[in-house]
Amino acid sequence: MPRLSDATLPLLPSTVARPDYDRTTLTPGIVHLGLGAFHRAHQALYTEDCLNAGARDWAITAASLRSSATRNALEPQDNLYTIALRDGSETTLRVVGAITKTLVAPDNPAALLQALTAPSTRIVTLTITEKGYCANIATRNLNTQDPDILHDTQNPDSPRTALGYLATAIARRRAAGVTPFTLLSCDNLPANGVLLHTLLTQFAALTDPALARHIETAVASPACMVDRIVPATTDADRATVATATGLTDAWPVMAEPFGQWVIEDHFPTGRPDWQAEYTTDVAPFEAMKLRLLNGAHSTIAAFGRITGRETVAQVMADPTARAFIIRFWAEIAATLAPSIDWQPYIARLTARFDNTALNHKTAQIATDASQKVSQRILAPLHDLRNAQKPTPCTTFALVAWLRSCDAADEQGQPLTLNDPVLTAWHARPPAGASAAETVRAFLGFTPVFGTTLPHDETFAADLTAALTAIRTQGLTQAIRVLLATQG
Ligand code: CS2
Repeated sequence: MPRLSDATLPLLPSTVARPDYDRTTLTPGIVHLGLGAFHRAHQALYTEDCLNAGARDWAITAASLRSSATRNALEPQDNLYTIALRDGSETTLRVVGAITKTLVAPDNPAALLQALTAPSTRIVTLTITEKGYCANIATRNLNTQDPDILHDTQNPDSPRTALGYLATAIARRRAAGVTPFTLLSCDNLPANGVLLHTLLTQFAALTDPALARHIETAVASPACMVDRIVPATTDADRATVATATGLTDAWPVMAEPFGQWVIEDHFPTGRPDWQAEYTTDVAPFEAMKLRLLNGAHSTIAAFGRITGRETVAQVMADPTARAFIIRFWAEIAATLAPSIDWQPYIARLTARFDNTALNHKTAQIATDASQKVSQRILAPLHDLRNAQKPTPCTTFALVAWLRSCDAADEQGQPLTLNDPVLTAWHARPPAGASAAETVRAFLGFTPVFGTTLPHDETFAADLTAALTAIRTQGLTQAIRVLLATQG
């Protein structure tokens, strides 16, 4: 079977959408850091729509900061890829041409720095995951002890982190009299624009205070909320796409049809006419999405790990887990801005989580959980506590995460942690630690829990009781008892 490429595009069946423009006429305007499936199913797709509508100077140069796998898959196919939007038995296929160049930072740091420094680059978007920001999640400050950050302060021409690349590129642009690019963090972090801006300024200040001041005053970093569920691609997906398109694609992307992008409209260097929602205040949208969608996702992921359920839809099909999630949403919704119409949002969310065609693995969402719980579960927990509202479900969701970090699931199968920050934490509770010891140890993990919660003895006792219940009665029974006592 032929491989997807510019030359083989005409072989696609007419049902498969493809670039409606001449790719040779494009010029790059965006550099993207973090060439994962999410970027390809979200920002790249929004940009593709702009190119189809006639824009020519917003093609994307996309870089991986670590692995060469995606570049190796895409480059031989002219960086084209297929996206399959799936819902139930419906699949819509589309080939995307918006990414015209792929780079792997560690292979050639100079090439990425060159792309970032090019005057044509007016926007840098990022999907580098929570841990890619090298921050203390609780305080939102740079982790100056991070080995990669320390490396980058010494090696500005061959950095490892996104912050290192951005700082060097901004310094070079400044020296060359080129306007700085606009930064657009597309990661699931609250106030992601301000966060990125702060961390980058702090990073620059470590070696070059003048550069830090320049970043502070001259670099725009609007916030945005991104949403689309993008499960990791499997070999079965590759085979399905090949059968449907008649072309092999080494790395197609699977996603749900739903997509949302809410952007703070502050782009001094211009932007494509993305068909997004533009606003001056992203915060209410972001809180809704991070707490209702991602908060539930992380809880479902923990439930999946504990009970051995592999996908989000499988967890949602369990009536007890489902009842819990519905109750959890109602509890969390009390923390959202009154302007947020959360009832229709969760109705749609339920349908999205029930989409069995997605096969969205709980293990995928459980990855890096320690970097996620703070903004997804602890933030609403703090808000509820400050408002003196009860927190039974939010507290239970947090404890489900603790239980999911135990050595084995409820079937006795070993649980592997895919969470390098947690794994590297020296004070992790040992296997077999009692519920009280486990809770005490986790509360001491200040990068996640901060410094106030750990001193609240009642809170520690609540966590210990819930963890004991899950461990001794099993998750389902513990949820039943919780829901029954809450009425
Ligand atoms: C998920 C997100 O893996 C995860 O942590 O919660 O990737 C989620 O699917 C997206 O944020 C949906 O927009």
